[in-house]
Amino acid sequence: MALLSFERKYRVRGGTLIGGDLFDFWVGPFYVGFFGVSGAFFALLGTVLIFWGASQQGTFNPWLINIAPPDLSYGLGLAPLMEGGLWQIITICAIGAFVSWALREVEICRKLGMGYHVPIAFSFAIFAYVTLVVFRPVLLGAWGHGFPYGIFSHLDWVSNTGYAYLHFHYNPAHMIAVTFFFTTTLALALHGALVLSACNPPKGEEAKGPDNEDTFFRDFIGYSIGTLGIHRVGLLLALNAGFWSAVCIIISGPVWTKGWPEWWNWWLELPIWPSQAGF
Ligand code: 07D
Ligand code: 07D
Ligand code: U10
Repeated sequence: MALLSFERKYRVRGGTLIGGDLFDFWVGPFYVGFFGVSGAFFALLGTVLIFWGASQQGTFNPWLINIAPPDLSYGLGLAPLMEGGLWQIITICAIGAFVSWALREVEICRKLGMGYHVPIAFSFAIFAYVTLVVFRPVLLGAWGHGFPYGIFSHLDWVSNTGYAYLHFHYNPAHMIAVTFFFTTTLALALHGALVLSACNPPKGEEAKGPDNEDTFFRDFIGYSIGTLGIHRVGLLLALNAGFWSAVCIIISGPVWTKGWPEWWNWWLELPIWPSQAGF
């Protein structure tokens, strides 16, 4: 069925989580739903507040806009608007918009009778973000530990936070997360390349199918994970990348306060070394 006529056929009512029929309609290509309205509301309000903050800061240069969290002295309290209060409201808008976006995905999955894989995947990104701006600041006792909203300023935060633990590369969960990110790109490159090599032949040649794809990898490395399997492993790798990122930052401070290189002293302290046993 052609894509456009398929869409027309399946643009039917139902599957909403909230609001019944009220927002169960489309605007152009976009499904709206209750969460489209709440998402648009939070995204618009958050964006307007960022622009308003920029006007107070005195720059509309997108690279230099900076909405900073409150000073650490405000702890977990509310701060005046221009001293981090704006960051606090924008954070609420961001979480509202991201969660609405995920729930709008859920409603679309329900309408189409599909699994919830996409919203579950997005929820891992939301989890990483909420870990950075809510869970970790709450555990450390101040909103000031969140990252500032600005293109360059958020890079400064990452660098400063990294060096606060001397050498962030020695954070074991950071290592696991980085490895998952690298493996995800390897898997996507292999998958994209394999599918194109089989299914997109030059003009006049016949397209090949899954048998060719499987056989390529069996000939090559002795094993093929299969055409469904590669999507399972891809999702697993990517979700782990986000998950271990959240772990690596939540343990920096709340669990481990010293430099990360020092964490590895457990190796030298194992009772297997003669020096540990007093020899
Ligand atoms: C390609 C999908 C499209 C999304 C895009 C992002 C905005 C922000 C806001 C002016 C892959 C749209 C950007 C709406 C405009 C204002 C106030 C997704 C794709 C194109 N970062 N980060 C970027 C965000 C964090 C880090 C770029 C967001 C953490 C490093 C972009 C968040 C840490 C580098 C951006 C977030 C961190 C970047 C490209 C939220 C650890 C870079 C992003 C909400 C995760 C790179 C100048 C991209 C860069 C970069 C956005 C959080 C580290 C501006 C929205 C605090 C080291 N980040 N980031 O392609 O060039 O994502 O920076 O959590 O080197 Mg960041
Ligand atoms: C948080 C983004 C969520 C996004 C959402 C959606 C919009 C809408 C609209 C486009 C998690 C936003 C959507 C706004 C846009 C339209 C229309 C994703 C998030 C919800 N590091 N490091 C990581 C590497 C170093 C440090 C993670 C590599 C240094 C700190 C990842 C290297 C020091 C933190 C990672 C390296 C250091 C991290 C980031 C190399 C600095 C974190 C990915 C090769 C001196 C952060 C949860 C991520 C983290 C993080 C990779 C180096 C510090 C594993 C490859 C040594 C402080 N680093 N890092 O988390 O874990 O994505 O955050 O050197 O906080 Mg690191
Ligand atoms: C995959 C795949 C596969 C495919 C695929 C894909 C994965 C099987 C079959 C998909 C992959 C691609 C297309 C490849 C490219 C993608 C990327 C590289 C990822 C990055 C993507 C981007 C950078 C693009 C991002 C673009 C976005 C998110 C669209 C932006 C859209 C909007 C801003 C509108 C959002 C819509 C909403 C919120 C709901 C509806 C709302 C409206 C239409 C707006 C109007 C609002 C209303 C009617 C509601 C009223 C609002 C109110 C009341 C609020 C008012 C508030 C005030 C404050 C005034 O595996 O193979 O192929 O294709």
